[in-house]
Amino acid sequence: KGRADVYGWTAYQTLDDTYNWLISLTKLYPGVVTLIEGGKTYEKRSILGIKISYNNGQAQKPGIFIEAGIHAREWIAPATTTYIINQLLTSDDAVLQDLAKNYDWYFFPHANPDGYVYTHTTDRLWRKTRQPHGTCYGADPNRNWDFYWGTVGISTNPCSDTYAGPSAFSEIETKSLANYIKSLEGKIQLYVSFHAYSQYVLYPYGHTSELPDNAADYKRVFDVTVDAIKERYGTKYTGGNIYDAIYPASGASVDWAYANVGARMSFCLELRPGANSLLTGFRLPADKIIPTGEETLDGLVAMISEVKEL
Ligand code: ING
Ligand code: ZN
Repeated sequence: KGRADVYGWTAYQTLDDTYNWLISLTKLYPGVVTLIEGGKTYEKRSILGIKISYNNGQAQKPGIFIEAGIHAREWIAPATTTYIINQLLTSDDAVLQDLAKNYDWYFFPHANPDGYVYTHTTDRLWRKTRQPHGTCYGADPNRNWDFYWGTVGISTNPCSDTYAGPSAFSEIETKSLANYIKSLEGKIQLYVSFHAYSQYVLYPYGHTSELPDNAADYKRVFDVTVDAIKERYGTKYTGGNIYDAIYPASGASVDWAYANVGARMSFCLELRPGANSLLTGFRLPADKIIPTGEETLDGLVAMISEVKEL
């Protein structure tokens, strides 16, 4: 049996198992799934992603870019991402099959591989990268992108969990992923970043309470996404623009993607559990991976359909 037969969503997977699974997909779906190396990490690991693109004669398809795991401890984010990949490739649902075929999909389940490995070996609640800065380790990779970098909602203390780094793109992980994303400039219709937790749908900006030009469109897409997520299991999401709905935060990937590479719309989903689930928080039990995957995919499908209508 190949990896694809043993890999699953009833337990959280290691980085190696997910990477091997991604590689196995390129063999199971030749000409459809291709491997992407979005650069290296500080500890010399690959930042592996895949592109799913069916050759159906469509010249230029709109791109959907999914980034997850930028924060190491938010394990449900990569797990949900691989769940969605699997559904797109294997589901008999006609809606999903159409979505798989009509878009170019880019998935990076682990934007912060060094951090993820560290949460398995040493500290389950590690958030940042692993590059040393003085006597402490790591910068917050969701405060490190070159858009209003270092202005609000960050720390200048290298020991802090929201340390923005000594400069924009000081972390090789954000720098190289950004370079890859830049190569897709003008092709991305929707950029989605998965985080946990608190059940929020968030959109730009994080550095200011000023809303983007297409704020009315963002609100519409936000509304249909929240409704779609709730449909299956009653899971309640809230949210809005990052600055007002959660807190000021500058140098985030979603803002950078929206402002710098022409992503038509850019969202962050803070997945399960809810904000008040202090009991589990980042340690969402593994039996919640599948329900989270299902409802998040429902939300994503609604989001994509609505963005298309705009
Ligand atoms: N929350 C996000 C964080 O980076 C966020 C919230 C999302 C900020 C998008 C900026 C942009 O702090 C978690 N839980 O990481
Ligand atoms: Zn996060």
